[in-house]
Amino acid sequence: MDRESTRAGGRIAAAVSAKLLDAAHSPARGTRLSVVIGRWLALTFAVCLVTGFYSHLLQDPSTWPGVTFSRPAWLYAVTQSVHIVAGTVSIPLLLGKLWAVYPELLRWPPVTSVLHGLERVSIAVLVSASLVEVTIGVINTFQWYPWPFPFRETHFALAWVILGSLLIHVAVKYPKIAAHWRGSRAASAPEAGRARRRVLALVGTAAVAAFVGTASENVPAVRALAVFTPRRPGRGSQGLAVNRTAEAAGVALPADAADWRLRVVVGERVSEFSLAELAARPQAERSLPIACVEGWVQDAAWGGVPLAALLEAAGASAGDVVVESLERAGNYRMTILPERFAWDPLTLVALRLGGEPLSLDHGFPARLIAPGRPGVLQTKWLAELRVITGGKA
Ligand code: HEM
Ligand SMILES: Nc1nc2c(c(=O)[nH]1)N[C@H]1C(S)=C(S)[C@@H](COP(=O)(O)O)O[C@H]1N2
Ligand SMILES: [Mo]
Repeated sequence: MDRESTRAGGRIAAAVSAKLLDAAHSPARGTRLSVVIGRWLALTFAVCLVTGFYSHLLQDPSTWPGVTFSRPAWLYAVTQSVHIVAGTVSIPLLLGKLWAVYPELLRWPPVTSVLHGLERVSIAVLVSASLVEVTIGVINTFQWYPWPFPFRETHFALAWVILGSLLIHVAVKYPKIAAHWRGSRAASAPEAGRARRRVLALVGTAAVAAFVGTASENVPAVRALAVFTPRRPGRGSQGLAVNRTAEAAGVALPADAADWRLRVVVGERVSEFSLAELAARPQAERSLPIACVEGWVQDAAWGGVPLAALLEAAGASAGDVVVESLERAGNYRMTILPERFAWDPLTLVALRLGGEPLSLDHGFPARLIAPGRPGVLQTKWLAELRVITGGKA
């Protein structure tokens, strides 16, 4: 292409860009709208990042064992419910923010300097990572995995990408944000102000609807409003929601429950406990929540043997515990219970739920129930507990 036609091409692109910008024009748009929605979005994203990283540390206790807590017992129920609510509220905010700034995509020339180019790349990364993050998050709460990559690892990696590109974005825009906060913004025409308030009211209403439609899931009196969540705590075997049934997990009732043994391995020493032996030991009753990673929470009355007492009977006095299920395959057939959780006096090898023996779907013959843990790590259908050194053993 010669120079003349390049210039002609540039002029055409600029003219098309001007037309498109004209068509996309709205008096509501401007720094003010972007900053106001951006501020709400920064808040919900920050909440998602903090609560999400906490969930990750619980699931990956080897990374940073000191910062996960078994008390208060409802801690994870709160952090993860807040995660799902803040994540869902982010969706209308994100859409509002994109509406506020998308004409920038139509501007010609697209890049005016190296710095400007870098800024645009960081925004492209932020926007695409955010859209994928919230989309897979929501789809995951419906326990639907239509993609070929693992949800948790992808969601976690994207959280870092979001954090990095968000920091760059805020740093680059800092002068505009600070000017807005100092109140030195240009006075806008009354018409523009009205238009902006209409958009903010719409985005705000959608955000409140997203909040109510998810947060109400865990408030029994208003549960009917939880239109955006897939499950209902309270509906399921023994009045407690079931995430994965015994059938789905491929666990069949032991041919004879009398043949079942819970193995407790401490070093070379292996102890075995039958259901009758466990039931004959001193029992404890605990009210502890199932706090599913997908955001539903339900308190339940568990009865069984305190884990610490059982470990002591098997010869242990400290250490992390590997917990294995009768389930043959699946991500949750095994979990590591860090020392702080294993030796918490609230932690049970539960045999009963609401005074009745556990149903098969809730983990018969025995399941783990510990305070402050994601539901997904509350292993059902126990087969073996293995104390590993990692503690003071
Ligand atoms: C900016 C938005 C978000 C960020 C930064 C974020 C971040 C995170 C992080 C870091 C984790 C821990 C992952 C791990 O254990 O490795 C997590 C877990 C999770 N997030 Fe998000 N998240 C966001 C939005 C959402 C949304 C919108 C939903 C759904 C409504 C969602 C649902 C979940 C679920 C269900 C888990 C638990 C995954 C599991 O353990 O199986 N997230 N999130
Ligand atoms: N062995 C095993 N235990 C498991 C699961 C599983 O798939 N396999 N699912 C977990 C999940 S995701 C949750 S939320 C809780 C739910 O317990 P509940 O079905 O008794 O309500 O059990 C957990 N325990
Ligand atoms: Mo779960």
